[in-house]
Amino acid sequence: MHIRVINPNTTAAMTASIGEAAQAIAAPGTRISATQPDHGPVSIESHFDEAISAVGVAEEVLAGEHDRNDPISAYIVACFGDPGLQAARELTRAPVIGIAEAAFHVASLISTRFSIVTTLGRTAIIAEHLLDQYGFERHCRRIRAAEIPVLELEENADAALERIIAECRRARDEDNIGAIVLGCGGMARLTARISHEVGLPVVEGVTAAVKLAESLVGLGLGTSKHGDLAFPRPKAFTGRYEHLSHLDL
Ligand code: 2AL
Repeated sequence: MHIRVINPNTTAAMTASIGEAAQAIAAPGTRISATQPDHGPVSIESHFDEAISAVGVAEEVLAGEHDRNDPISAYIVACFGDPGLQAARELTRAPVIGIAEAAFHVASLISTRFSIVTTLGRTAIIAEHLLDQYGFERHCRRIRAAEIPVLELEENADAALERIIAECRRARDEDNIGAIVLGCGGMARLTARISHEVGLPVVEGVTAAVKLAESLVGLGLGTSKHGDLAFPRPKAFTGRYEHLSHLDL
């Protein structure tokens, strides 16, 4: 099985670390390929960053679908805002899983209440909207931020790790929860260390999404083409999006 992990930001070091974390958790027969858009924000920390990165995610799915020599069994959108998730689903029959939705589903299976520990406080609203949209609002007690810019996870990993662990311990001690959800794709390779230091289940979306993708593929299930996730109606696109005209999916 071939799972394509799309890092929606354009930082190659983060794409590599997300890909490594995904491959490390994958079953022996699963091959992970990790990609990123070639244009867009280097990190996603605002509604604006999200909106721009969503186009990159869609283009990465189209590139995956057009590579007929190396078929893709499932896609993962590896940013905690799940940018462009439903649009990505419209473009393929393969399952497409966002890391926030994967983490919420998995956390809800092992605990009745969880807290999220994310990067910047200003992006907490994005997670809040997703909890609401996916129906997990009542499962989440609190969204906490370690106040780390996303790229600090790559450039200053040890200091970032300390702050995340400290925030996770506060969540454990103050929030009356059973599990913690980590709120950034860049935290994927830190999960084992955080989990060890915090001592309650820590759910991270990239790794959760890989196991969910393997399950869906194993069940023979893909994105439904009945209803709103059907392929988009082919039409003309103009200007810089002309290449998206009359898609042959
Ligand atoms: C993210 C993420 O997962 N990747 C990125 O660039 N921004 N979201 C976040 N809340 O930190």
